[in-house]
Amino acid sequence: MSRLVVISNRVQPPAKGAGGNQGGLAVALLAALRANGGLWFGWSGETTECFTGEIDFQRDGRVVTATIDLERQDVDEYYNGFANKTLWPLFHYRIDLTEFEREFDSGYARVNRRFADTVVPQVEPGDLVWVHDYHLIPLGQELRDRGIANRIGFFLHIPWPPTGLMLSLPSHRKLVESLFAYDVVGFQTADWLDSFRDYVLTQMGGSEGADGRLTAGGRTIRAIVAPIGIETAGFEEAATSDAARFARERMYMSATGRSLIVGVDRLDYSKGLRERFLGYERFLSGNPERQGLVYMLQIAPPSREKVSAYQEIRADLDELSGRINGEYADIDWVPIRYVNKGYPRGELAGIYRAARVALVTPLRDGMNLVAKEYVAAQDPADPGVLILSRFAGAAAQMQEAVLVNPYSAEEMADAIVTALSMPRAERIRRWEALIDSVRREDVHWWCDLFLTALRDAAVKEKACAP
Ligand code: ADQ
Repeated sequence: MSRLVVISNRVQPPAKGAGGNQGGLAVALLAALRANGGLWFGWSGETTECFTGEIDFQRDGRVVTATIDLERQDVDEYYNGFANKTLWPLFHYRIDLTEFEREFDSGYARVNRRFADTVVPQVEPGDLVWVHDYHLIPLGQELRDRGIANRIGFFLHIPWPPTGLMLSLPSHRKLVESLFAYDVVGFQTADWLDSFRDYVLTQMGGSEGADGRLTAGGRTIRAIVAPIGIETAGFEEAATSDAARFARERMYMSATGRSLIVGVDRLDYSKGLRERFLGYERFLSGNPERQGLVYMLQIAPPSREKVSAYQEIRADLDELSGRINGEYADIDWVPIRYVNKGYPRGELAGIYRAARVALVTPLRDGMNLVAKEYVAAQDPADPGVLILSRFAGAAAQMQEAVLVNPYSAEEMADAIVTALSMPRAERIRRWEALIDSVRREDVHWWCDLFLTALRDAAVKEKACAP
């Protein structure tokens, strides 16, 4: 079996001992790395005065993690700049928030070159190389330019935007051309792949062959759909752990018989938190008889705090939750509990299990793992109801959820009423269909699907010696 080299912006070191608090992606990648032996390379999250390219290696059995520090300017231009002020908003259809700066472009290119320069000596012939996400789109081309002839795959965790939006990126052509250095390019859903294909066919004079093959500029890649899953077995187990039971009891005690509606998201404008609060407010105003019988818990740990759009959304949500609570709260009831911190996996699973309803209503999302975690955490005999945005990639696999348009406060309010009044038999029927796909298409299935496509790719004559 080939050794695996994973390259992503950040690296998750193997957990110390049992019961680590890793996300599903880390669990799956580490499992694949352990199975074949491998290296996981990325940024340490630390900054240094001057870039040295010095690698910090950590070995854990057959897995080696390797991290480098970046200069402050790199972090500003590559991470906070091109990745999170340009690509993230644009790829989530938020052109109003997208910033175009030439320094961001050059910082992004520089860090991708730095990644390539540092990792190339670590890559051995026969290794499978798997690059992750929008931070590193040009990395495959940089590796080819340095003579790497291995099979290289790329997986995009976020949506691919429609061609009309993509064209607003000044460097769109160069960015997309660089994807043709890979052997396999993976997307979360058929919708994102369709948008990518449309760009290739209409803007690059490309052509389409069998089995997802796309050719442009004399180079061929295989573009596939590989929806990411969660570590379902581990999450189901976490939902019945002591930590989960304890969290659930805390929730029940503080709920005093009220139904809990939960939301769990990174504090990000793509997650539709403002629209969710407004939908909930519409539910409260339209259903006075239900006021006092439900409450919403929104957990939203801050992220990317150096980017001003994230500071603004935080201030906006503080204000909005305060206004709704000010308007509807009573002496013994607060309609929204809004918490800005993260919770360990066991506690989170307990909170999901205590919730009668989950609101997972992003305005746009590559996949959304919270929807799958909520389903995995439910009590099979008395499951809660998932309200899911039609614009989350997860909706393609989770049609038995109550699907909503998150831009419509009325539709959201109606969906909350539907969920709260849903008979147990229907809740069980929907949940059984949902858990079936969450179990079948878990994160290990996703990993295998991608790596099988990559292994099957014919070795291409792409490498050009430096
Ligand atoms: P994210 O945008 O980060 O990921 P998501 O898929 O929702 O979004 O995953 C968030 C993860 O963070 C979940 O595992 C969740 O449990 C965890 N989390 C959120 N709030 C938490 C809290 N308060 N405490 C503890 N954990 C918390 C990107 C894309 C997604 C895609 C993933 C994976 O934007 O669309 O699903 O990558 O490909």
